[in-house]
Amino acid sequence: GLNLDDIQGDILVGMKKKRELFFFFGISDVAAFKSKLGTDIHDRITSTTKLIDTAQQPVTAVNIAFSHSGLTTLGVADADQLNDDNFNKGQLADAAFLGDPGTGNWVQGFAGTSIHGVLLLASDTQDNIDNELKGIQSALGSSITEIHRLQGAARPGDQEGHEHFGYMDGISQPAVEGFDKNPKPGQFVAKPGAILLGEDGDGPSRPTWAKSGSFLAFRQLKQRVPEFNKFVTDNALSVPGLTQQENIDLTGARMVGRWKSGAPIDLAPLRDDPALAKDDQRNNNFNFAHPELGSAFDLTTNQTLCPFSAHIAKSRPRAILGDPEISFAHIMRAGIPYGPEVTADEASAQKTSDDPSLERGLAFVAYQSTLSSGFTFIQHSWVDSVGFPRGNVGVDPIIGSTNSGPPGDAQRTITGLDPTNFQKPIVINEDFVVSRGGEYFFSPPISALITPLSK
Ligand code: N7H
Repeated sequence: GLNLDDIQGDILVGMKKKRELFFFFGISDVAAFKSKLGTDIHDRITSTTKLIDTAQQPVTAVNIAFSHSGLTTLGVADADQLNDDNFNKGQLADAAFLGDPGTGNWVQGFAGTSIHGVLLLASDTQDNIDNELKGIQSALGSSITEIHRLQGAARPGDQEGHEHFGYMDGISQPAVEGFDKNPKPGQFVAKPGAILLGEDGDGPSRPTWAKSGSFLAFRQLKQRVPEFNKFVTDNALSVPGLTQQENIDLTGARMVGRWKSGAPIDLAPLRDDPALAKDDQRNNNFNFAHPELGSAFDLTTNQTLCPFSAHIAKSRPRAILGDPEISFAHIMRAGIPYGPEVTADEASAQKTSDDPSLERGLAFVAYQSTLSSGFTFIQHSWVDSVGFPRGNVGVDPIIGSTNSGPPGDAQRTITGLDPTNFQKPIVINEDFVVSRGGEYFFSPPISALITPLSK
């Protein structure tokens, strides 16, 4: 079985708190850092065991992960033998591959190789996080330098759990064989080695000390919310029998593949169904195929229920690629929104949401054992690929990007969105999600913080 005492808590279950701080740092005094890493820091790291047991859960959960340049700085001799090309090169080298139009929009700290590590601190109050960070900083003293910080926060009130466009997030995650004893209907059951290095199902050879660690792909994804809202209003579908507002909501739901409530459009194609959204036995139990409809529904052509271009079909095509679905490319997502709510000035178009003080988005986190069969693969070969999963559907209307960026980007011609005419192209002339860059990290087993990382 998995050693849950050694696996950092965020990987398999997610910290799932109202607040989460991502603190990106450089190591300026290697010897001093190492002496604290194996002792004070090691003792603060929250394991999976501690995170899932409410009696053992700390006030503030803490995880830590290192970039390739961080491991090298620490003198880890076999860092390259972690055997992941994307990780070894770092995310900056992948900017074009991931579809970013250069690095002009990147946060300065990500546009270099100076980020050695990231601390993830999660709790239900900001005070708890601030206190924990103070404790860590006083232990580490001047051995680290802050490079960037991103403060994540669940959205307020009934929007808790929803990302900034308003859609419920965190519904569909793979179950891990042997760990999740009761997979939910529709959940993909992944081998532990799809997420954890050195476990059953992981292919490449890995150093022994890295067993049950995981690669953490981090992306700071800015969301232009008023622009998204304006787009779905201006491009509202005109499905007969629906009100104007219902058509607006349907347009957004078909771009995502779920209603704001979380109900999948594959099961609720015309109107939201909040009861379906809340029912975890049903809200993920679909694979886009509908054998019950017989010859009336051909999965290879019919997009009346869910467009091939919908975000959830681009990122997990389920039976669109064949039944049973392929075991490749399943990631564990553990992100959290960041930034303020839309202000009255933005909503009334008095102010642009590109004002830096109003930046909001998703602090995106994905765990996998191999980046090129996880995040980088999904982003490059599926999300950004105009021919995926079928036909010439265009890029993902939510997060798709193809280097040049809009306007005038032909790849932004999306089909399938109109259920009354699948061929009808809808042109998206702007980004709703802008990459502010990120980095690839390795989230080591907790034991590795002692050997080899602090030796
Ligand atoms: Fe996505 N969104 O609000 O539109 N995502 N995502 N994502 N995403 C999902 O099932 C969103 C991003 C995946 O198993 C939902 O949990 C936004 C990246 C995958 O059915 C919603 C951003 C990548 C799934 C969103 C963003 C992915 C998924 C439905 C950026 C990988 C599961 C809720 C700001 C490259 C698919 C849910 C499945 C679901 C949104 C980013 C991947 C609502 C706003 C970068 C694999």
